[in-house]
Amino acid sequence: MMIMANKLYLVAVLVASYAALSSARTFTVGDDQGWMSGIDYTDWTSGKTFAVGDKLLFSYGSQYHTVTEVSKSGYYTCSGSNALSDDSSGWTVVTLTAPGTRYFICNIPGLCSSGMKLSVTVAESGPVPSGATRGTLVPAMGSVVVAVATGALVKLALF
Ligand SMILES: [Cu+2]
Repeated sequence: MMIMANKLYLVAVLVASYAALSSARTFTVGDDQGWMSGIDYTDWTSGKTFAVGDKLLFSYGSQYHTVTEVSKSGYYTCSGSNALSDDSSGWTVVTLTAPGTRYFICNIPGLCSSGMKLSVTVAESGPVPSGATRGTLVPAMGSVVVAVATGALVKLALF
């Protein structure tokens, strides 16, 4: 029984990983406007679902802005003094590797406090809540997970 449970777990993990890889998307922060001042990035994130494996692309004028990843408190106080990472190359790609919230600010004085900041909440991996939009493979993954739960995949797990 223990061995079977392990194999079922393995299948579920493999299926989940495959679905995560296959449906990973790249979001251009701010869409056509990119990463700049004068945009409400809270507005930009609303209605979007970010999943593990997705990427954020920040496009901006090199040296005019930075993409500085900070803690939650750094985000709310617009402080880049304990930055987790920092880039001003003009083209910054960030992979969302785990569930949770990531915080980014522009560390050019005055810009974060005028609104140039972004927080992104990355959803837990696993079955997607109904109504959420993700890649087309996710509904299939949901069915497989249900199948695992009902024991229909035992043969697959043991082959
Ligand atoms: Cu800026």
